[in-house]
Amino acid sequence: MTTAVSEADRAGYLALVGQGAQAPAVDFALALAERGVPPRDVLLDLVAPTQAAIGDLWARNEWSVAQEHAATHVSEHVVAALAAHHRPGAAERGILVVACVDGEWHALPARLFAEVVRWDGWDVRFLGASVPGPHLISYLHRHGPDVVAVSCSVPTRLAAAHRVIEAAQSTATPVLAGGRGFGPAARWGRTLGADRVAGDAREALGVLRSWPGLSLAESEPRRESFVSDDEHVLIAKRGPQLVASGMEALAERFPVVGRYTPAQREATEFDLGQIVEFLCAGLLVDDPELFGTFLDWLCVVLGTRRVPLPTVDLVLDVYQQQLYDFPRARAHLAAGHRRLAG
Ligand code: B12
Repeated sequence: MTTAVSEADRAGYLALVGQGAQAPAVDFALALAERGVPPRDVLLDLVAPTQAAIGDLWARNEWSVAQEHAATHVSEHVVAALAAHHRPGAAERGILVVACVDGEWHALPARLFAEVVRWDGWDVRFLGASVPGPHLISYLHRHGPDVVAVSCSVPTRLAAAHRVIEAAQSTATPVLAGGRGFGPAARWGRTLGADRVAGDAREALGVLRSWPGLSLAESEPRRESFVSDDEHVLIAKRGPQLVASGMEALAERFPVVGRYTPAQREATEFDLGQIVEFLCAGLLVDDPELFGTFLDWLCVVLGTRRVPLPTVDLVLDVYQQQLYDFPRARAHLAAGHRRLAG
């Protein structure tokens, strides 16, 4: 009998969480563990990919937000059940605090990571979603952990991640950064000065095991000046003004926008605001790929909701005109334009 999670297992589990079937989903996951699948693999090869699939279903407008919430609730219950049924051995490696950065509400990815490292011998303190920076720092002072693991799932929270990484290091606590918000192989965690990064929970186990003395990465230069200007800060401040100009241009070019209901208007303003936020995140880490992958994703989200994609082009144009004195932002927007054309 195989001790790996199969495609059929994932399909079965997706069907259960899709129905909000809490008890059957828990039984399903526990049965896999009983069959010999390591509990870690149940989390990383069953729950995590299913959650990613749920995200794609939402993005493609096949699942509503309500369906996603119901399914995620079931997965949270499954993680708790597996953790309760499979207690870790002695926690001999040290104390590890896991926290989502301020404004980051994706607690489940951090929780998956937390349970996996707990099974690997860490005394884990899981602080959950959106931990305000100053509160995290006072927690570090009080509990003196060996490592703080900072989780970020959406790149728009990278500025908050940067602040918390620096603040944690000022308490002499080394920082491990991870989560999809830090980009491919968590490379933006490195840009923002984390002592170590890991692309996923499995890689993190190796990183933690081979971290000599869990010391701060003092040999690497601190990265205060990884960008030479503060375009991202100034543009973030101009966000509402940029969104208002974008809305005006949309209403002029697409008369239907002028007739939007308040809810449609609010949703459009949210999208225009996201364009500004992702642009700022890309400027912070000085990587046009961040804005580019966001545009790919936005096209899927808007396309499946029948929003004409030339609207995105128009908004990028407006932002480019308004940001005439921000050369890096204009370059990221121009790269975005080329990407849309491709
Ligand atoms: C459930 C969910 C939510 C829930 C979260 C509830 C909860 N309790 O977590 C809620 C409703 C709050 C939510 C909100 C939003 N969400 Co959401 N969400 C998801 C979803 C579907 C699943 C999250 C999950 O459980 N992931 C579990 C696994 C899949 O995550 P993972 O990253 O692989 O986790 C591993 C590693 O990253 C690593 N790891 C995690 N943390 C750490 C830390 C360290 C130190 C290390 C080393 C490793 C590590 O370990 C994990 C296990 O290997 C994801 C889809 C996805 N792909 O994640 C979207 C997703 C992340 N959300 C998305 C979006 C857009 C949003 C919103 C902006 C929606 C909105 N319009 O408001 C908001 C943003 C809120 C915020 N500011 O945080 C997008 C992001 C797209 C983008 N361009 O970045 C996604 C990708 C969905 C999609 N496909 O479009 N969301």
